Amino acid sequence: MAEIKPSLRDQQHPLIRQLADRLETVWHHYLQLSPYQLPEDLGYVEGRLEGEKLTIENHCYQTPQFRKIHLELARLGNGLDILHCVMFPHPSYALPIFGTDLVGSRGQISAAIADLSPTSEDLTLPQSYCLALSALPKQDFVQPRELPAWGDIFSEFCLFIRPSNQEEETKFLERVEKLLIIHCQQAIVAPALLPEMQAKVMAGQAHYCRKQQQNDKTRRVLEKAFSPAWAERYLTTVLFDIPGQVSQPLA
Ligand code: BLA
Repeated sequence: MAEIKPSLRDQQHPLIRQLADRLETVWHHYLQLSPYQLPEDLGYVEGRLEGEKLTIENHCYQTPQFRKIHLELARLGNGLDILHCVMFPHPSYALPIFGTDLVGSRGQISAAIADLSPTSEDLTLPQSYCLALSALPKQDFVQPRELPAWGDIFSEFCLFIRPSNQEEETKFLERVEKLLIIHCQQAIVAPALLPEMQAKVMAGQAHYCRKQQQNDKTRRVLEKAFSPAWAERYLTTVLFDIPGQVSQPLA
C-alpha cells in the first residue's frame, strides 16, 4: 500500500500552516496553476544540522503570468520552522515579485516578512500597485524589525515584524492575503510586453535574486545542515535561481 506522507505544515507553527493554506487557496482561486519541475533531487530533502534533522518540502507551480511560484516549508528538529514563498513573474510581464518568509522557533515567530518588490530599473512599483497598496488601511505592529543592508530590494510597503501575540499573527496573515489578492488581480489583467522588453524584466529579477542570495541567515542554516556547496546550489537553483545563468555543480 502506498504510504501517504503527512504534510510538514501539519506539524509546524499554526501561523505557518495557516499562511501556506491561504496562499494556496488564493492561487487556486485566481490563477491557472500547472506543475513546475524542480531539480529532481530537491523536491523533498532531509539533512542534519548539529544532530537535528532538517526537512524541506517544496511545492512549485507555474501559470501564464508566473514562470515560477515556489512555496517551501522547512523544519529543523523541533526548534525552527520556516515558510518561504516567492512568485517570479514570466518575462513577458513587468510585474513586481511577491515574497514572504516566516521564521519561528519554539512556538514564537521571530521574523514575519511580506512584500511586493519592484523589479523595474528605477526600482519603483507600477502605479496601479501603488494606488491599490496605498488604499489598504494603515496597520501598526508592536515590534517592527529593521531590514538588513541587502534588503534595499524591498518596497516602501514591505512589512517586516515580529508578531507579539496571536492577534498580531492574524493581522499579519490577513495583510499578506490582501497583498497577494491585489497581486493576482493586477497580474491577470497585465498587458504582455514586446519580446525586446523581456530582457529588462529578467535583469530586474536577477538583481532581486543576487540580493536575496546575500541573506547569511538562510545560507548558514543550509550550510550547517548540508554543506557550503549544497547551500550554494540550493540558493542558486531552487530558492533564487537566475534563469540563463549556469548553476553550480554539486561538489
Ligand atoms: C531571516 N531567514 C531569516 C532567518 C532565518 C532564515 C533563520 C533569521 C530569523 C530572524 O532573524 O528572526 C532562514 N529562510 C531561512 C531558510 C529558508 C528561508 C533556511 O526562506 C529556506 C530554506 N527570505 C526569503 C524571502 C524573503 C526573506 C522570500 O526567503 C522576503 C521576501 C527575507 N528572511 C528575510 C529577511 C530576514 C530573514 C529580510 C531577516 C534577515 C536579517 O535580519 O538579517
